[in-house]
Amino acid sequence: MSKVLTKEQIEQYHDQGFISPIRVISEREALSIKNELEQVEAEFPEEINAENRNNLHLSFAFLDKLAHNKIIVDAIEDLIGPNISLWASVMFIKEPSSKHYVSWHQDATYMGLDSMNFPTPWIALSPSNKETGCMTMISGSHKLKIQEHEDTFAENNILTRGQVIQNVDESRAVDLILEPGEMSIHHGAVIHGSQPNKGNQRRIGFSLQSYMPNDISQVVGRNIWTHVRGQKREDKDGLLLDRPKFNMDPKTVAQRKLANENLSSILYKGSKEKRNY
Ligand SMILES: O=C(O)CCC(=O)C(=O)O
Repeated sequence: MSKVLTKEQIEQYHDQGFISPIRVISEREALSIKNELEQVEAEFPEEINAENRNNLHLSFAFLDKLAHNKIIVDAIEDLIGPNISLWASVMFIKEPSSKHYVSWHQDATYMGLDSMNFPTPWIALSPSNKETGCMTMISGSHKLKIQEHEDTFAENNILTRGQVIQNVDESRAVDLILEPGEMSIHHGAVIHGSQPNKGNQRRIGFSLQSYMPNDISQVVGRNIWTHVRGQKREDKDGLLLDRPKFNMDPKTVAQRKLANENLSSILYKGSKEKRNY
């Protein structure tokens, strides 16, 4: 029996490649996390900024707590079973009235894994809608193979390589509108993107990218994972990361640096250019 998701939601994930919205925490709790995020942005600008946005759950205990939130992990268990590890996380922030966007892409393209069958929860910490630049999914596109991506490194494209899939069937586009504290979950191969934030408040989404069962392995780079639930991974080249006991825990801040170097070597493999995220 499933723990959080309904039969219809599980079917939707398999048929369309995403589920949305799912309430994870209250609006008040989301606002309190947003406030704490903005405090640490002011206090530790080297550790968290638009470029240093990967694996923040290793530096900040309140984000680690969100990555282990019972509702999120139960929903993931409903999709992939009881043994769960987290590959990485990304804080996607679009500032008010900014030009930043995310082009059509499939997450699994550059993740260097031997599968593209894994879910990513994206938790809204502020309203995510048409005005602020919510994510848009192409329904059913996770059933396609990985499409050709052109690396553009376009200035306002906040994807690593500014990678773009051309000629997407936009007639199948669905906007994922989320209130603060709600999440969507999307499949590793679903085509998705997002438009600029035209609103007057920040659009903040914490992407837990992605939770995986133990039988998915890294084929490019090293197996570095955060253990979340069930049996622990036992990779030969593996490193299981610790959890921060408090914000800026030196042990996990050092591990984050290592994890981010590994992530960068995976995401930019074979690329002529490289950004700082
Ligand atoms: O935050 C966005 O607009 C895009 C995020 C995204 O592409 C993802 O989480 O896979």
